[in-house]
Amino acid sequence: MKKIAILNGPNLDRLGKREPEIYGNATLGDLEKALRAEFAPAAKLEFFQSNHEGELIDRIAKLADDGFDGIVINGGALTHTSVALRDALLGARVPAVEVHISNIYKREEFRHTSLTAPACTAVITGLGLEGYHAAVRFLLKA
Ligand code: CA2
Repeated sequence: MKKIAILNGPNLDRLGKREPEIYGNATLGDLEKALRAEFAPAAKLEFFQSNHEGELIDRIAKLADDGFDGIVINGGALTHTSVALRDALLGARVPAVEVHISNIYKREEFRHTSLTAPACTAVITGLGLEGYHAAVRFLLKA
């Protein structure tokens, strides 16, 4: 059975609680339920959210040894700033798909640059939470 890690970065624990006009009304818990409903028991999904860059990096570093086959990552604002997160993904030895709920190219210019995207197989931006489903679907076929 394939194992996929769903990683969410800073402030994504606030999903559904603020800025619904940008990120919608669903919470991270709702996302987890929806993904499990679509993919379990065919795939093993692990969910990890942290507001701390180092915690995300530590988790990424262990994924290959823990037998994971794919990473879905929404790095939040770290996407635009973190060379360290990019380096972690480059060294992960597990394919990653970067997901953004909003279309980062329709937003402020500082969001148009992703430092982490070049370390990923693909990027999905602007599909809302459907982007996570598409990313898992892709990784399960890869
Ligand atoms: O569109 C995305 O998924 C983002 O990765 C979300 C990040 C943002 O910094 C990126 O530019 C694009 C922000 C995550 C904060 O999420 C919140 C959700 C609900 C309420 C408040 C923050």
